[in-house]
Amino acid sequence: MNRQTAALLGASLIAWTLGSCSDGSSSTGTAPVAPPGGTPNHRLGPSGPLPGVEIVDPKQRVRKPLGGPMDGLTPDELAAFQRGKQVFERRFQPSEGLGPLYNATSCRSCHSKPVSGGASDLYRNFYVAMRGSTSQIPLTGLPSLVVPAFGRGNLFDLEAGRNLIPDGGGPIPVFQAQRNSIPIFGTGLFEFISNTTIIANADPDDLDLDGVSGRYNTDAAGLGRFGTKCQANSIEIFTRTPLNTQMGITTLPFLGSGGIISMACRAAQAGGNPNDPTLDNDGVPDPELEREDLGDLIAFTRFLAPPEPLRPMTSAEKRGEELFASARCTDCHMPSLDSSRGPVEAYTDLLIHDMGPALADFLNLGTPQASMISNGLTGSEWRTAPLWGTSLVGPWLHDGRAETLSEAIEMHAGEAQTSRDLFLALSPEEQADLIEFLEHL
Ligand code: HEC
Ligand code: HEC
Ligand SMILES: [Ca+2]
Ligand SMILES: [Ca+2]
Ligand SMILES: [Ca+2]
Repeated sequence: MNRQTAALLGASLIAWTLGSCSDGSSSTGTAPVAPPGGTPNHRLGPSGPLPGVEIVDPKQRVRKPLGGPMDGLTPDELAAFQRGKQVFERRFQPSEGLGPLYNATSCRSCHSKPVSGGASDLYRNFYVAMRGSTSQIPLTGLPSLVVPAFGRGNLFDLEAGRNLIPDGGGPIPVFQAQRNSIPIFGTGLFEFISNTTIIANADPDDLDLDGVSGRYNTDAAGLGRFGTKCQANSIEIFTRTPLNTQMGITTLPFLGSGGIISMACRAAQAGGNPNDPTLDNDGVPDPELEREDLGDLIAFTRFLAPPEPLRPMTSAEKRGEELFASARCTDCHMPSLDSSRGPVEAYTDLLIHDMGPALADFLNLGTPQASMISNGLTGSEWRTAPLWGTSLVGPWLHDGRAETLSEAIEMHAGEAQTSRDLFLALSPEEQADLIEFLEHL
């Protein structure tokens, strides 16, 4: 099969996974149809043929190697996944379009711990910055909110420039915050979870008065699932964006608005139209990545298998699981969400929650669900971090400030205050059991 056919097949396989709304009609809440041959539960079935890293725990249980494909893929999907892995690991050169401004030369640069698709240590942190805290307008001379550390003209000096980002000369308030990489194992499954499923758990006005008021976020295309503030609707958007903002690699849309997930198409906001090409002025003709390669890269993220929990559970882990529920961690870290590919056991509700002033970054990304008790800003809100495989990918929290799982829990506040206090009220042995439960995920 030649590359062109493969890309077209890629396009059609991606089409069945998504609720298309290119005619502008609403398909809100319509779950995508289950793919032919898809397994009802992604954790069952034979392990994928690709080698990954075997992880053995102290009790000698073995996890399915991380970094391989999901179960139940067709041969064409598998081939696209394998080619996409190479694009994910490709180190771009300036002659291939890297830059003019960039933070890294490959996706893998930031998603490598412990294997391709994972997270990274603090040294890979980057900055997001904008004028004022609500504008979502990048600084002068920058193509996006991501502040590139490297590139032509030394615009931004890593050593000196971080707190003094130049902005066209005038002293204007610049809001900036750090981001630490998050893993993308299993992330593709979030596209198979319908809007209805996500919205059902939202309680933006806290009508049940339990102190937890999670709400959904949206981008120009629809209801968000991806990113630390649920600020992006589709994998395609969260592939073309880092290509451009982290690496300076320009692309044409693959499916564009045809790839929007089960949502009414809305008027696109400035710069957020999924049908827009990305462009730059580095002298390398745009687009800098071929359509086939982009489709393969999207397939890699879409089909990367989720981490598998260690089984059988020990009695300490079972006790920890009960404490995880009684400390009300499950209010936000919901053990499972239904999807058209079976249950997604990611321990998230895909909603954003106010986590208190200490974790706030005061950057407002996306347009959140309306609420009577919170304003339209997401400056202190974060997506409930998925906890599957979490012990394999620290440091934790959006900027990597927590060095251990316990620290991450102790830093919970805002809507999670009660839950955190319940955790702290546990005996040391009980806390240890709860952490062991997290480590088994
Ligand atoms: C400079 C580091 C860096 C590079 C390079 C990078 N990423 Fe990321 N990635 C991150 C960080 C940090 C986040 C979380 C961003 C946020 O939403 O705050 C992220 C989030 C993601 C997500 C969303 C995961 C989720 O759970 O919602 C996807 C998908 C993703 N990256 C794919 C890619 C792809 C594909 C590439 C290459 C084109 C890439 N990344 C390059 C740092 C990086
Ligand atoms: C009100 C919702 C809420 C509750 C309740 C909650 N969490 Fe979280 N949790 C979050 C959010 C949101 C984040 C991401 C915060 C950030 O990145 O700054 C998070 C992050 C985490 C992380 C770090 C994961 C990572 O990838 O960085 C761990 C571990 C965690 N929570 C465990 C727990 C445990 C254990 C409990 C119960 C004691 C709990 N959480 C209760 C919302 C909640
Ligand atoms: Ca370029
Ligand atoms: Ca509530
Ligand atoms: Ca170019």
